[in-house]
Amino acid sequence: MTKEWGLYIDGAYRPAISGKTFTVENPKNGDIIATVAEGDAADIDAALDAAERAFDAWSSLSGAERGDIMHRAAEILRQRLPELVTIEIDQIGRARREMTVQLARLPEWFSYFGAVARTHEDTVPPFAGNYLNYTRRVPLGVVGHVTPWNHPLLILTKKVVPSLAAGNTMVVKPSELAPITPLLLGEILKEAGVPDGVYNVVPGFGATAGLALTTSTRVRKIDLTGGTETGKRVAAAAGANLVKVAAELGGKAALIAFEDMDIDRVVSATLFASFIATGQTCVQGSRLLVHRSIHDEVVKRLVERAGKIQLGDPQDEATQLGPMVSARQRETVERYIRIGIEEDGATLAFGGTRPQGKAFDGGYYIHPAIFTDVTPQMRIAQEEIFGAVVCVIPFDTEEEAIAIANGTEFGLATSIWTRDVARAHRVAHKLQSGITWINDHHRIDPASPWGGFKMSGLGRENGLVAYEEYTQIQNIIVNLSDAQFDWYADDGQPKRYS
Ligand code: TXE
Repeated sequence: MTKEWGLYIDGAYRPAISGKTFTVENPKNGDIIATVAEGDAADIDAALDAAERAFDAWSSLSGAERGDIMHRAAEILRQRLPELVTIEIDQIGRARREMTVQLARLPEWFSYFGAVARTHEDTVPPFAGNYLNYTRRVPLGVVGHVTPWNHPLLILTKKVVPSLAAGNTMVVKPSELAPITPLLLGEILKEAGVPDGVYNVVPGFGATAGLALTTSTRVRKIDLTGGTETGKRVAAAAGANLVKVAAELGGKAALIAFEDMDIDRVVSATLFASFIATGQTCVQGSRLLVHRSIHDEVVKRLVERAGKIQLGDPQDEATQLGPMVSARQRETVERYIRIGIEEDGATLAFGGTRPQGKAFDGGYYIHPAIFTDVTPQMRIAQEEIFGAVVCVIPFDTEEEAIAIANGTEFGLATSIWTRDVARAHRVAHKLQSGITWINDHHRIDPASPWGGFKMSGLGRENGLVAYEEYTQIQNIIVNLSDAQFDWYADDGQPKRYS
């Protein structure tokens, strides 16, 4: 059964001004699950109007008051999790066992940033002379969030919660593939006490609604998660308007497995890093750099284990891997599988084909793929594929592993697998990688900064830094003396002007 959804502006649903709609499909079978109002530039303007109107009331609340609302939102979100999980699975096809644990963590963002709003302290920097000098962190104003489809609610939460906590109001342009849960977040925030107009959602396409929001001179910051090409375009537009920009973009994460690490740990780490979310994550382990002495055994066990992963209906608890989000994303993966085999000359050791059988009809399923005989400069080892494809690359020395890991245009995430503490930190310090795990992969916490070096992006999500990046500093300099200051009086008194 399809459901109809409006835009969410000023605390209520409404149709698009143009009257247009678009559909959302279920990637497990291609069924249409929803019809959604299709916003464009006029609707973005209406949403910006609402956000501007709401700014004074929201930004005037104390951090403690906003913190209380955040804590209420965490509770309401917790109660609505079962419904959100089911919708999220229908939108993007991720397996229930993944979505359940991912969404169960979202209240932590509200608790953490609620606490930050309540406890954040300003500074009293030194100032020469008889002065009291202090800073205030004040909100930026109206901000724009452009979000993707791969973790619709998690990525949205990472952006919305710190910007709300800091006192901003906002317009969200969610992915056209997954707009429903971002709309529902509006209901949750309203129930928690967020005033109407603070959080507005305009579903629509990148080239229309997304473009209108990211080229607007009415926003003070754009925060985007998406592809690197989109990020460059959005950052250029923001630069032209002198609008702050944060961007979480593509990646080509490596796992670096040294010879002293238990082989089964390397194998299970790779399966998790490379195949979770059907590989559709920015920190996907797309390259396994493995010491030559354990390479063959790792590959053998990896292929055995990959063959046992259960593909199927993502709503089913037993399913381990769902479909890809869309026909287009699966075609991209299939194109790279062909490039790997034909152009690059790597060996497809496992997968990369569509599963057969009635259960998979109409869905965008594909077996996870393992390439061996990969060299670091091959296209499959350089370009973001954004699917469950891992390239296994052997190395002989620590220096070589570091050079290969750093040898792409990206710099989002890397994991290091070794029992040697000194080596682990030594290697970590040489990596051009915004996030580096040691003996783990894809771990996240609302308090821990998340973002990339190089072409993987600008700015950081999570942590105090994310809150602060949603504020601007106002410096207040107080002269504590009552004496008159008269620069132009030739009274023989010492004067300073700086
Ligand atoms: O992303 P887009 P797509 C990467 C991944 C994937 C590729 C393409 O490699 O294969 O990007 O995916 C909006 N102005 N990632 O096409 O287009 C768009 O509507 C303003 C990595 O889905 O970048 C959506 O809301 N907005 C990534 C959002 O940008 C524009 C997650 C992201 O979509 C716009 C997703 C424009 N000109 C994809 N064009 C990650 N870092 O996790 C598009 N949008």
